[in-house]
Amino acid sequence: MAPLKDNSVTDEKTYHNRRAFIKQSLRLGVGLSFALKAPWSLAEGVEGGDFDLISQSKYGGDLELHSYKEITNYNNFYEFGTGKRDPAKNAHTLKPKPWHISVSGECENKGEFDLEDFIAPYQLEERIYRLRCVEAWSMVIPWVGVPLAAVLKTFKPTSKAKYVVFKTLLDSEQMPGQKRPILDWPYLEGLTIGEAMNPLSILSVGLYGKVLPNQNGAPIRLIVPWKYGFKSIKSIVSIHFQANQPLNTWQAQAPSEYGFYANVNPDVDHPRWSQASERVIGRGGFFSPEKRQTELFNGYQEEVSHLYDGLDLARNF
Ligand SMILES: Nc1nc2c(c(=O)[nH]1)N[C@H]1C(S)=C(S)[C@@H](COP(=O)(O)O)O[C@H]1N2
Ligand SMILES: [Mo]
Repeated sequence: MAPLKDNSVTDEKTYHNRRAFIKQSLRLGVGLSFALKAPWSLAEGVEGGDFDLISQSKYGGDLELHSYKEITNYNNFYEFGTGKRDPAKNAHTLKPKPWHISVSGECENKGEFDLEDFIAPYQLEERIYRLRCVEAWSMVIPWVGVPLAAVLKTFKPTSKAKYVVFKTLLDSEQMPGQKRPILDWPYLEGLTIGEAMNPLSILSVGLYGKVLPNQNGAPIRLIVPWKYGFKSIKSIVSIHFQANQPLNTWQAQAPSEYGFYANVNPDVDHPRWSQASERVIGRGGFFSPEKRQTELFNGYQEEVSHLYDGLDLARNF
């Protein structure tokens, strides 16, 4: 990959032109990287880019982005309150730097790592994914991250590592919502090793070319785009390889409503509401919200359906 440095771009029109150019390059099979420097500044009110070199991936280039303001003001992060606007208001108490991540369990290279060392070896990528919440709404977000598979391979999981378990920080001073017994803290989520190693899964450290705002899960969170949003655990402090399927936080909370897999599936309703369609955040009026048909695996059938061959998706929801 030949890095292409370009710091001169400052307006959205140029950003879209560049995206068209990148798409064409991908069609031609030309790999390229580019510097993201405030490409959204005018329309989104995002000042400056924090990352110097981010490569563009093939994912999501044709999706219509939600604005920085929408993405950072409508959040689920119960550690800072249960209202959608609570995280933006309250997450300033989180201290994302310095940050450590421990890696343990069924792997050869265990340890405790400073986040900067943890992420430094990998090329940052922009991935545009639709986040489909189990509450039947969605938005499209330009994440910055690294493929989870590349990171996990570094730790050399053993043949006994069938699942990967992630935990959020446990600290009720930084996360005051943890003083209330709403969930069984710390928030915990797990994937099968196959799901974790799928090329779509990323660890995200930013969005819109900037470091992750606290309310979006700073400094590092998971993104698994074919699953409901609650699988994408925020503010991760530990990664653990194990042989047995873990009991995830929402599954423990309400096992009849939230399964282990939590794959986006329009044909399997939540016991209390339909999953056939989703409200697109910020589109349409309050009384006539824009809806879209929900897609199986959030539109990633080709990439992930093989992970579930022979599995009854209605029973294994
Ligand atoms: N630690 C933690 N991670 C979490 C949550 C949470 O409450 N706590 N909410 C989840 C849910 S339900 C969703 S929809 C997404 C929302 O991510 P966003 O706020 O960046 O859009 O985060 C997920 N990760
Ligand atoms: Mo969600």
